[in-house]
Amino acid sequence: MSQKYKANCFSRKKLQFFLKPIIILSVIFIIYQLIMFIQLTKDIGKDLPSNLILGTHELQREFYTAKEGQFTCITSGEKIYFELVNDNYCDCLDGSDEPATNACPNGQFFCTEQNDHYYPKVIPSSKVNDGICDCCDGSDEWLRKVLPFRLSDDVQHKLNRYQTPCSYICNKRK
Ligand SMILES: [Ca+2]
Ligand SMILES: [Ca+2]
Repeated sequence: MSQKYKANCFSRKKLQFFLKPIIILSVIFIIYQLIMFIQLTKDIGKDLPSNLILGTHELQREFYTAKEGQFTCITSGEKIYFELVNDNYCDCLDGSDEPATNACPNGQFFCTEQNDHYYPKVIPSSKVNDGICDCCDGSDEWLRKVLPFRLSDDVQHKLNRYQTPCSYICNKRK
């Protein structure tokens, strides 16, 4: 067996040794992403009264009823299938088809509790399900996603920023 052949075999084995874990990790990552996506689409609107579309203001709710199976984007005016509302993909230029998700970069989320004096009533949709409680009723964290790192309760209290799981703190002074 030539020296060159041996060297070739060795480098091939070495390559396989490094490639195998990368391929396995990639497959695991893709499966994990798929599971998270399915979970996300399943959980949208869970536990909500059927007349309430999460993230909408009460004055906007009339827009969120299907008219001939369609939804009209509130300010940009495109017509899309009603099934595309809150499907976690941004279809409207104005972001109005995704009131409950963070899919649209220009979207807004209206907290369910609108009578609080100290906390925001509307937040940018980028803060939906980011693991930080922005609405006093925790309605922006409906996925109840827990971040891998967690500050102690004392630190959260000092910073006046709370991580999921959110408590109901409406009308409690900051
Ligand atoms: Ca959509
Ligand atoms: Ca949040």
